[in-house]
Amino acid sequence: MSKILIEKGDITKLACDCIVNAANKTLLGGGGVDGAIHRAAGPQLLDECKTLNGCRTGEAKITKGYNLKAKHVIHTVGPIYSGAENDREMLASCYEKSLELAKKHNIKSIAFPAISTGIYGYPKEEAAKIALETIYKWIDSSNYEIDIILMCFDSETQNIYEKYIKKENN
Ligand code: AR6
Repeated sequence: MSKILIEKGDITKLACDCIVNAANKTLLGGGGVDGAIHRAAGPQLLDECKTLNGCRTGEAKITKGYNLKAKHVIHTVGPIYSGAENDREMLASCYEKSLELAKKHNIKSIAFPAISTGIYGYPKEEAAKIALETIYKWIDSSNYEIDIILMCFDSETQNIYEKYIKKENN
């Protein structure tokens, strides 16, 4: 059975099969978790990213993890929050496409940051609900076993996930 785990800390330190990067459309690095992942993985990650021709919002692409403990990085591009209905679809698509890619590469553990909730301004509570709904739906339909870690950088995000995980289980 697939499991969802909530953890607090720095995603770059995790020793799991794959970590997800909340990237931008260029895939050439940036601030936030993207900057941290590139710094920890080393310059070879940028070299591989340069060969990918960027990534559309809501899509995902995979690279190796280089100096990270994680073997792979899945780079996905969340929406810049605007309040439009499309934001929701794009954010859900990031989780879904990342999980599909993980399945395709036989990845057994994957850690997500709270995509779009930093620099891209998505309200944390709304984003957490979308993340969990999408993950639960995917687990139900995918017929694939994987551990999914929701990596929280702050207690606020952690508390929100814990609140909605409990609701889903009741
Ligand atoms: N480990 C886990 N989570 C982290 C870490 C970390 N090391 N660092 C930050 N977070 P953000 P976005 C959390 O801004 O909103 C970049 O410039 C952070 O607290 O990294 O999707 C890209 O290149 C927040 O909860 O990503 C894009 O231009 C979450 O990760 C843009 O930012 C996402 O925050 C993407 O913005």
